[in-house]
Amino acid sequence: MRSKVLARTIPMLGLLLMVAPALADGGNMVVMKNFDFAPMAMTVLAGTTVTWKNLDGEPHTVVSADGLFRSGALDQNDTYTFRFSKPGTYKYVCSIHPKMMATITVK
Ligand SMILES: [Cu+2]
Repeated sequence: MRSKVLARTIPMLGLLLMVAPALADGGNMVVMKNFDFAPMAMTVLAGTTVTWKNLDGEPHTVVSADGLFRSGALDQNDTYTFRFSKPGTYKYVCSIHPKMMATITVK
């Protein structure tokens, strides 16, 4: 009886251990891919650090409309991080391709 429960529980624990770090890594990440930010809109809690990663072969930047944050040119697989300390709506673009627009909402 007990061994049956264990046999079910152990694989589930293994799955949780695999999923948890993936969430921690992917939860606050925006990728630049095919000349778009993905996701284009993301909501995070104040105090969250957001990571942007450029997956394109072309350089991109992350530049907020209000000047709060500004990355340098990110080459392929480069990342940029910014910690959002105050609630608000933060619009940003890629300064090289201004049609790339996205928003971070901080609650
Ligand atoms: Cu760009």
